[in-house]
Amino acid sequence: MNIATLPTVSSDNLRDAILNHLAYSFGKTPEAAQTEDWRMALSFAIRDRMVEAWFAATRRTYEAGAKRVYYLSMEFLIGRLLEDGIVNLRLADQARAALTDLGLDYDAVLADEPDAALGNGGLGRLAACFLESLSTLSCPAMGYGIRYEHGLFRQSFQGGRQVESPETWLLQRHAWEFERPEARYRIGFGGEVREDRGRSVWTPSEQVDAEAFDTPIAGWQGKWVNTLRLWSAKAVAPFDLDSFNRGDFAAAAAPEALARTISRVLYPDDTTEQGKELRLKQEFFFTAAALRDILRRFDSEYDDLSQLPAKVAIQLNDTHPAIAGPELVRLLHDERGLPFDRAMEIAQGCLNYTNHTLLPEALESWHEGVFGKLLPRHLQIVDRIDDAHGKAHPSRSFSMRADSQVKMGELSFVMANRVNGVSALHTGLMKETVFAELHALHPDKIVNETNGVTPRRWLLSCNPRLSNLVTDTIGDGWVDDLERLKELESHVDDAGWRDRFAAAKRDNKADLSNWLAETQGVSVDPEAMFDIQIKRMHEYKRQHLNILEAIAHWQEIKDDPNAGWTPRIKIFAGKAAPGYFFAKDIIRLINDVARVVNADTATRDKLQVAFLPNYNVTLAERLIPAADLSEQISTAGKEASGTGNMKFALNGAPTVGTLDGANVEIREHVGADNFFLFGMTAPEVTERRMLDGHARAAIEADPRLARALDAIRDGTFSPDDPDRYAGIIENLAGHDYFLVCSDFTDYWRAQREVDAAYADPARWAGMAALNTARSGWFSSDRTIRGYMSDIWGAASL
Ligand code: GL2
Repeated sequence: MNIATLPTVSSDNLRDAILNHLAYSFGKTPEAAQTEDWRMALSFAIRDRMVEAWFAATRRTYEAGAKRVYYLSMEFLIGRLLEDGIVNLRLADQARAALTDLGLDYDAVLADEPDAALGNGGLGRLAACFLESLSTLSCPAMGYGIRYEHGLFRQSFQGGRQVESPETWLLQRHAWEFERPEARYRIGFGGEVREDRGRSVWTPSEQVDAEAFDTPIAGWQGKWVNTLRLWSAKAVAPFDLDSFNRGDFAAAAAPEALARTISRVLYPDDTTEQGKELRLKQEFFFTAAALRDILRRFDSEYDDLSQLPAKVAIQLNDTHPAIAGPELVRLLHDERGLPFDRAMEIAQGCLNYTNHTLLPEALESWHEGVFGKLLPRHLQIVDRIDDAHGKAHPSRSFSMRADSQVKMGELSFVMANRVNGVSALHTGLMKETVFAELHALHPDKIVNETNGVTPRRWLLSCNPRLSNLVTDTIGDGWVDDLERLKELESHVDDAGWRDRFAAAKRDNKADLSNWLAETQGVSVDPEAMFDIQIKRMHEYKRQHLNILEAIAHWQEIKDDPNAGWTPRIKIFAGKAAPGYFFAKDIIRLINDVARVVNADTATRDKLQVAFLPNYNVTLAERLIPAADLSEQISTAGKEASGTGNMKFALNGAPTVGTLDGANVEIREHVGADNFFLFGMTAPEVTERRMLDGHARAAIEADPRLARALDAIRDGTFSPDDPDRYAGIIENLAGHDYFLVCSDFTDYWRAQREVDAAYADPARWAGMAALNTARSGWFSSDRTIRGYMSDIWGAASL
């Protein structure tokens, strides 16, 4: 039975269900209930309505003997889940009415839910969008990851500097998960390998248990529900009784503390390698548990392991679960007794690998000392895989084991049936650069699957005004068939319709202005252009290019305050990895510039700057619907895809951007006239970098750039500490690896084009509306269909 055959839910039904849960699940009367109790009761009432479809989906998958997809990811940046559930079950009106009936503020109850930040950025959010699309497409699938006790750190500012504190999402009650004490696997580390009658036997020296927590993920209309299964590390034995009885309580608790460490924190790095032993432990921990779970499920249905590739598709989200290759071979060969070559062949038939970055510092590799100490048997297996691959391709001297390292990208590539990049440009560069050698050996392995975003969260739910207009205009078929947004195009020339489009944006901006004033102490004119750059802080993403342009612009406004400038507010948000000091300096610089520029009475009605703290999914949902301009200004060749860029375009914010990642495809879809292009292309970047003194030459050629840099250098923004940004200046005027100076002049030009376009409201509304109308291709439903047919061979049920 799916949800379509369940009785319809009225607001009265829902109110009764909420009151029931309040009493019987939480033991509270309405008088005593706090917001959190109401939030939990509502969540349970919604969750109840997913369970039937969840069971039905499982039953249907078994009945059909269908192939299952397993998405292994270190990160699932799910954010809040309650509104997602309500919207997907189409219960928004009933839920609002039920809460209003109970005398509650619906929005406040929804806002009580902690934002589950179990990911860093794009890679983790992509995984979350994919889960929702897999359910929407009724593809039998399961996500596997880690149930981190602490997600990504909380960011605040002190004197403009980033300060990190632990994130504690589990301190409040979490409504969505079902603990599965029975789904528990013992995972070993370390120890030794010995040969026993021709078989390798690994005896680990340390063990923990992986315990499952399941979260149901409902697709659009709640017709299909898949599972996100997150592993939590538990001690094999709760505590050491001998130590306890001796009165040594710390020693007694040690096994538990050690186990908990593994699933305690999410590594706060984005696209940078984190070469810590604990990280490798985390990777093996969740991957090994997932594989055991997958085999257990397979065994319950089939008894012939050669069927595995026909029934199981495993996607490795980046190299973080790359150990799946050797571990699956170990399970099949050492534990199930298949010949090594056969085990390898079967594993290769199941595994696929997505590469998400070409940044050299992000390509994982482990020193064989660390790797072998933690996973001695796996090191042997990697060597054997490498050997077998070498023998099969004797013409090349390729090895995944150079310089005493285990190279996880190469290992993943060799063990995968398909390898994919995440945008057309990125996939092309993968073939030419990092995987050139392997691509020559396996020319059919690499495929492209350009990223996408779920329209349920990133339009329907976060932007009700625009989605209502869209539905009024073309009906609601767009929600799970986003290409239908094209039908809006014929309305864009209708001035009345365009005004409605512009009004939705204006109202969203007014809401954001109010929120900024109430919660951030920032007061902005909602008529000004909202120019937004929100993403992780990284030199390649070039937030410093944006702030340099802001400084230059401010200086030019000061020179002639009455020259008819287009008013703008530049909004930034994003976290820097705690150890990435340069990125933290950029945050501080932006905050310093904001303080000075916003205090300038001569210019502040023309230009303001704001850096909002603690960027997360919830803040993105608030900012994107109110954006006029989307900043996607990375150095060409560095941003594998981007997904924020898609969310902005979908919500009617044209891009100012480089030909990087998915920007290229966004521009193709929305049309060159509706995209503000600037900057060098990827080949030009490579060429320019080889030019001696490129930064100096760029600064000499552009007095605006020189003057902006001078203002930073002379302490205009840090009068108490003029040398504060010497490091940034030295970097930019020196080797400037990310070519901020070389792209500055063209960025400046593009921004003035933006100003001119924005000054013509009808033209701007047309551009914005065409961005929405032509963004249908960027749905993660389209992406998942691509994975299903090109990579997994999986079908919708
Ligand atoms: C990333 C890329 O940097 C980003 O461009 C891409 O959109 C996402 C999803 O494919 O993956 N790679 C990566 O390591 N992180 C990303 O966000 N963290």
